[in-house]
Amino acid sequence: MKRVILVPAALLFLAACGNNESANKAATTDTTSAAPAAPEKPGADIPGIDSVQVTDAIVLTGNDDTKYDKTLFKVKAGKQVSLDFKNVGKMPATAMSHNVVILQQGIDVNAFGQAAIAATATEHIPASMADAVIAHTKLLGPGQSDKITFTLPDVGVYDFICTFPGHYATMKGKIVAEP
Ligand SMILES: [Cu+2]
Repeated sequence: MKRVILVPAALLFLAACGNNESANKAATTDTTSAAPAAPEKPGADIPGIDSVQVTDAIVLTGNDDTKYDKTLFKVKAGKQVSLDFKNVGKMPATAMSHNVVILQQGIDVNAFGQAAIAATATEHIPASMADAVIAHTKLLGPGQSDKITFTLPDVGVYDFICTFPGHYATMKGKIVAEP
């Protein structure tokens, strides 16, 4: 019986010590450094980010106006997410196809979009920049849809674009991966 009582008492003591130490550290950090070590709210500077709910099931469309219906999503980093994408347009595939290409953090969207133009044999996914791609849908003609799953590895902001030639200027958005 004594042992059963002693163990929780010891744990409580340790926990109390730990709390005091971290509180002291936090106080020290506040007075000596103005810059936070890591952002707790990635994408905090993106307009409208606070009204976007975290999801694990993205539903997105592209249309004949060369637009996505949504351009901002919020997910959990490290958690699998599904993306259901449909081309809701009516124009012929040769003139107006769409895809969704999710890029690694730090990739130059314009450089990738330019490289993708010539990649006609691979549905405008440039093989030379395969490492820049986290996931992508098929290239879809009118009425077609594709569903993929992906996981954003790290906390931060990821760009997605349509790589059909000329589309990335207006068909682009961001996925914010929260802790
Ligand atoms: Cu497109």
